[in-house]
Amino acid sequence: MKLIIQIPCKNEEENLPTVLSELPKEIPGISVIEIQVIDDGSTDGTYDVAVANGVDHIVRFRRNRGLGNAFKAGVENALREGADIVVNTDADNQYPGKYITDLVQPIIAHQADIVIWDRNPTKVPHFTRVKRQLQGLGNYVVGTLAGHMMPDSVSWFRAYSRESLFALNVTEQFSYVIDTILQAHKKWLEIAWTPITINTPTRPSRLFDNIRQHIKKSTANIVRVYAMYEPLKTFLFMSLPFFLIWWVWVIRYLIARSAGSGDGKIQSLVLSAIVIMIALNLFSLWVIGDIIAKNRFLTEQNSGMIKKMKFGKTKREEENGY
Ligand SMILES: Nc1nc2c(ncn2[C@@H]2O[C@H](COP(=O)(O)OP(=O)(O)O)[C@@H](O)[C@H]2O)c(=O)[nH]1
Ligand SMILES: [Mg+2]
Repeated sequence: MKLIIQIPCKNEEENLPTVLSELPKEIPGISVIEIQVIDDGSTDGTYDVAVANGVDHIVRFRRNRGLGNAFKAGVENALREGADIVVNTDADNQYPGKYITDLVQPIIAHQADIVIWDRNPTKVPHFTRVKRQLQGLGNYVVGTLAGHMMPDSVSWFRAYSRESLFALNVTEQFSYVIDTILQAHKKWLEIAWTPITINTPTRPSRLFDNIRQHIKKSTANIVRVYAMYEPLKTFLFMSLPFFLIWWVWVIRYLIARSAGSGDGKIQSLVLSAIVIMIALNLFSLWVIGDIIAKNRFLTEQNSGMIKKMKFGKTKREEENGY
């Protein structure tokens, strides 16, 4: 079995050598371990450091494309290189490489398609309070959408089986972690968790320049993902208060009219017309959202088949006939 450990990098010349030196050289059940760096438009010596340290594969972008695109390009290259398992880790040495040995075991044993490092995110002492709370909220929303709570659904430090990478699609630049875990649930992929104690950060986060940005990005992501996966709940529930107000105003007008003072309630009638238009608009968004969700399902099925045809079978798959 071939394992490719991929490390997305944005200006990581300082920490990359330590991270590379701590990656496991041998893992039971794995015959080949290769390292892949995704140099996402780094302006420092990341590329040279990767070459000097003998990294096996380097995917390099001239301009910064962001983590989602980097992950996607890295996965494509890893599949092309025949990876049976892809592990995604951090370049700032926050995630001790030694844990990778445990991380891949459930995939080797065919017990899981995806294994996620559980950081116990609401308890990590060196996360800021806001970061802990946002991670907790994100985890709660993802758990609600998936139908059951998970220990750390917003962790992007994961091991993926080749088969799961055919099935999963990255559609979001930033929230692909949330999106992929929900896709995994919808596609009946098995997820396992391994606990991890993370190192103290060697530098401030590159993904969140400040707390305001963190809150803005996280909230927008959660809302977008929620609306995408649950158009019914989102738009139908949003439209309900407007339907209710409409009824109240219409009944109020009808009562006044039957009592002979309907003329004085014309404003209520006008407002009720506006409110019902809002309600109907939200209602139609649900219908459209539901149709789009069905379409996405079909498109994703096709994309999985195309990936299989494009990247072919690995040696192991050919030998075992699956
Ligand atoms: N490809 C790519 N990687 C990035 C980008 N921003 C951060 N990273 C990498 O993503 C990983 C996580 O970033 P980090 O700043 O450690 O975020 P944190 O662990 O959430 O605090 C690191 O390996 C970074 O080098 C980016 O724009 N593109
Ligand atoms: Mg980090």
